[in-house]
Parts: sequence; C-alpha cells; structure tokens
Amino acid sequence: MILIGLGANLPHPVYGAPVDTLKAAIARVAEFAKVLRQSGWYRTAPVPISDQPWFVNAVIAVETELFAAALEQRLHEVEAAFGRVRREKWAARFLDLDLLDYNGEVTVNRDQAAGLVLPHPQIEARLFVLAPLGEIAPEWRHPVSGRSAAEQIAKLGETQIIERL
Ligand code: PH2
Ligand code: MG
Ligand code: MG
Repeated sequence: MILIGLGANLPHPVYGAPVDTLKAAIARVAEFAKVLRQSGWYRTAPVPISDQPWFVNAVIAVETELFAAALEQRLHEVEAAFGRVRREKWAARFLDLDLLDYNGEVTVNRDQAAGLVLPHPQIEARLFVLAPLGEIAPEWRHPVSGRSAAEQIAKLGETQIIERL
C-alpha cells in the first residue's frame, strides 16, 4: 500500500481554507496517482504544541507506476506549486505532502539517509497520522514495528488533541 499524509495550517491565497487546499492538492495528486482511499478530515493541534494555527490532516492511499523517489519528487512539485516555501523545519505551511509508506519499503541506514526515508520516521509518534491512516487502512501494519495504527494509537499517551470533522 502507498500512503500519503496531507496537512495544512494556513489559509491559502488561492485555494482558501486548509480543507479546500487539501481537496485541491488531492486533485493534483490524482493526475499522477490513482487515489484508492481517502480518510476524513481531522482538525489537529500542532505537534509539538505551539502557538501555530491548528492543522487539518488527512491520509490517502494511492496506486501509481512511479517509484518511491519519483513519487516523492512529484509530491514536492505539488507543494511548490501551492506556494510552499521551505524555511525553517516545521514552520506553518499551506500544504505538506508526506510519503508515509511505499509498499512496505524500508530505508536502510536511516540515520545517514540524505533524502527520502521510508517508512516516514514520525508515523508512530503522530496521532494526526495514525488516526486517519487507521480509518482507511485498518489492515495496514507498520513495516518496521509490525503494529497496526490502532495498536500504535493505544501505545500513545493522550497528549495529542485531534478531532474528526
Ligand atoms: N506536521 C508537522 C509538524 N507538526 N502537527 C500537526 N497537528 N499536523 C501536521 O501535519 C504537522 C504537525 C511537520 O510536517
Ligand atoms: Mg510533515
Ligand atoms: Mg513534509
């Protein structure tokens, strides 16, 4: 399964509110990947907690002929087309598209990897990823830990606030 996480926490000058921006982004992704499943929208407090605006997050499952690196490149192009400027890490953004899992591929030498790391290193720490992921793919298992989203959610504390819209 190929899973992409979506997030936005700034209104976009063209596409509008984060939900509308994410809808437009999914339409763009659909030009190079078939969208098989789409989670609901989640309003989520920023992680780590900060005074940034809350995010809207979602997860989609896609099918594509593109290899992982090429898919990641296309996702970056969509982010750029939506005006995302990469300044400091974890700054507020119009659009974030993260390749979470690519058919269970696992990057070796994760610490030294320069570019794409699979599965996405933060999946298991983030309720805003696990909740929408578990919703569309209850059968999914983390390629390294072997845990389902629900099992991992049970291991997280209750410190992250999310709300399904
Ligand atoms: N993305 C981050 C950092 N923190 N918090 C929430 N709630 N949602 C996100 O998508 C998010 C975040 C880095 O990409
Ligand atoms: Mg991200
Ligand atoms: Mg990202």
